[in-house]
Amino acid sequence: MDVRETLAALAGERFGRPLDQCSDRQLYELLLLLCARLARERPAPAGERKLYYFSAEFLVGKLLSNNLLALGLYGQVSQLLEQMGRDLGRVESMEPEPSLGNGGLGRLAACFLDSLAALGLPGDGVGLNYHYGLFRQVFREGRQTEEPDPWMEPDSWLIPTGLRFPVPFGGFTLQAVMYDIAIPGAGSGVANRLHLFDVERPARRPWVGIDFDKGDIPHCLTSFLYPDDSDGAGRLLRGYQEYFLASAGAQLILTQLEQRGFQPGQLASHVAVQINDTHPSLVIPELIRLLVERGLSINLAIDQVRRTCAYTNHTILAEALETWPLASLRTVAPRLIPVLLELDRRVKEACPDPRVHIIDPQERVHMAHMDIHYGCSVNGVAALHTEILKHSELKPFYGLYPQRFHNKTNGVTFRRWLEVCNRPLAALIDSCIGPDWRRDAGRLEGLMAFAGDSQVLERLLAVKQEQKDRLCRLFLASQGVELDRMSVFDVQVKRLHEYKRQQMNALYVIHKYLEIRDGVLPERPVTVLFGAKAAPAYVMAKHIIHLILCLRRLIEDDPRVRPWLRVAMVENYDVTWAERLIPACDISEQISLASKEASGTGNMKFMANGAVTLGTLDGANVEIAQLVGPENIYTFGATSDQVLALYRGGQPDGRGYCPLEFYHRPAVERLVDFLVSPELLRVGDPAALSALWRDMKGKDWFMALLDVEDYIAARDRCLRDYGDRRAWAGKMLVNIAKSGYFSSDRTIRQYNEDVWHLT
Ligand code: 26V
Repeated sequence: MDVRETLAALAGERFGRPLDQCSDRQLYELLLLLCARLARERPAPAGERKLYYFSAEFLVGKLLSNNLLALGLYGQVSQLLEQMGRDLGRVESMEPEPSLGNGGLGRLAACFLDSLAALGLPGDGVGLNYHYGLFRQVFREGRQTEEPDPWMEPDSWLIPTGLRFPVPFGGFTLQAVMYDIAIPGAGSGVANRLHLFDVERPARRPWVGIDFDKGDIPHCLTSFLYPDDSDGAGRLLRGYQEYFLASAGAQLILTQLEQRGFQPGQLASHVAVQINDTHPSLVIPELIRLLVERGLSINLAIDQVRRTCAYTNHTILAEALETWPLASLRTVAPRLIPVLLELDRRVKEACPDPRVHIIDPQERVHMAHMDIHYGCSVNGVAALHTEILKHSELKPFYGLYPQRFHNKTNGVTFRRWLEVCNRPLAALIDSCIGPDWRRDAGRLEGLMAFAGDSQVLERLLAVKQEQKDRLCRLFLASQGVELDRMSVFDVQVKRLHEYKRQQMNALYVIHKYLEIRDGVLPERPVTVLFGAKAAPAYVMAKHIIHLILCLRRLIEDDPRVRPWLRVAMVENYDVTWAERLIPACDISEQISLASKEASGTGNMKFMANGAVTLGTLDGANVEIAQLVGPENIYTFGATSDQVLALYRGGQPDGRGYCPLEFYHRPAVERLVDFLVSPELLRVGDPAALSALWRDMKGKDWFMALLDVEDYIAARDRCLRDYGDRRAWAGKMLVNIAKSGYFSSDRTIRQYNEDVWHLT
């Protein structure tokens, strides 16, 4: 295909003008049309079994560049645009980014779809078509505010399929209308699909702020994605969303099974269902219900569904383990009640231990328990996380079904997170080891041969500077913020949560600020970059954003400190910002309280882009540390065993963690008390800052004070080592070389071999 000719013809048809007179917006629409058409024409991969990846979130990001790459058009199109004096980046900036996810869990689902298609495995995503996504974050007077984030346009990647399924709620039925996004695989010639269900008549502008009529289920069911700690009123709507997803998805599965010429009783031989955290768990009872409706006995239905469904756990935070009051489920999905009661009865008959029951004495339905009893597989998302599941969180279940438990360490797609987001680095890697790493990220190991090659190391440093310069330009253009291109870029970007400890990073900033003010100057300037959305109802998280924005203001106004230390926070952090920040990062902050971050996936992206990790031994950081060795990572803090013991009250006197003890260390007290110092109160909200201060001294649930001194020491060591540029470049190189293990292609191959058996 001649891309220029095809696009020129399209430009004539659609805009009645020659290609070179099209605006960036028009070029975007033409490329979208071209890609969508080519992707649609691709055949689906063949296989004995087909996977349905059920997830409430798919954080796909912008799709243009990735689709061009997967369709083998990237080179031609960027060359063509260049010849026309245009720029693919600017064209792609016309694309709205759908915010169909909270963070890692949704982005993981998107990486998995990319890998399934690239490996030529038959696997579709099943999710919801939220019209306004999560929310758009806007900073006003040093605080996060939320606005709706519409992303659907007349021209989008969504393909109407004409398919619809009735979903029977209590008292009314809604049609689930199916839209598809084609997912072409890089190098495989095939395409899978992401199926997104929507209501028939979505509300047009449902919101007031981001509040809306939560009782208007028929029109508002797919308006918004629920943040991970939504308010009570939203919770019931979330229940409707979950059943809508589960029921429509289950009906899709059985329809396609029949179309492929199989009987309902053959489900397990031809279908695999992966349940991404418990949000889609109702697919289990719904499939059982539908199989019984189609004539299977309850025993056979349960057996088929058990052999079909597999569950992934993504968190051990107690408050994140979903339970639903049986009473709510009676309202939302009355037809599931007999099935749920039967599933629970069987468990209670077989296991007397109340810890493994599905319905507890308060009549709450434990979704994860149902998944484990009535699925064939349970996995954690990093080695440490899976061990904690087996020996602590889900111990009684591991006792019952040891063979069902296994680990699948997360991964990310190197196509988006290296090839597309960091083209200069990709080119440098090509020049060292050739292009095969694009197919098999494990080949990046080959870079180890260049660990002593000063020319390569010099070029690596030059690429990093190029990316830092690019980030400076983007920051200036979009946020009006000037960064110091010669400073060390230290980056923490992820959802805002106390367990991720952005507040501990802020304590470090305070430490540096006070040092500099006291005349102790660092060896070189440092820029501390944050990006994070806080769930709208998560008060403490919003206070932490406020603290960061106050620190920024304080420092910007202080001519003694500003040349040495800067703080910036990107507004509305999203996949697109991640693609800009990650290639430009020197130090990757992965500082969660050990045991709390199931895996992390940002840590993998930073590593692949030559950032050095400063982190706790948590989640996949443990595996990163093993791969790169102690000289190429900075670890600190309590271990997960120590933390778990503290939560169990494991100090010799049995008191557990007591933040006041750490607060009273002089070095710590000064930092914490700065939260309520006159200078900070002058720029911030006294109520918010003193609430943070009280919480840190009195509760500090995620133990920032336990680790803060060790953290400061490790971070200062890291900054000192940065000065030896050649040694630092060596660390960067080792990190890139060892990152191949974290390709989602590897993760997906493992799921396929151990759980799905698709081909
Ligand atoms: C859910 C909730 C719900 C209620 C209140 C607080 C809260 C906090 C967190 C969550 C997280 C839900 C699961 C999740 O997103 N897990 C993330 O999954 C990633 C992909 O496996 C993994 O890399 C992250 O470590 C993990 O946090």
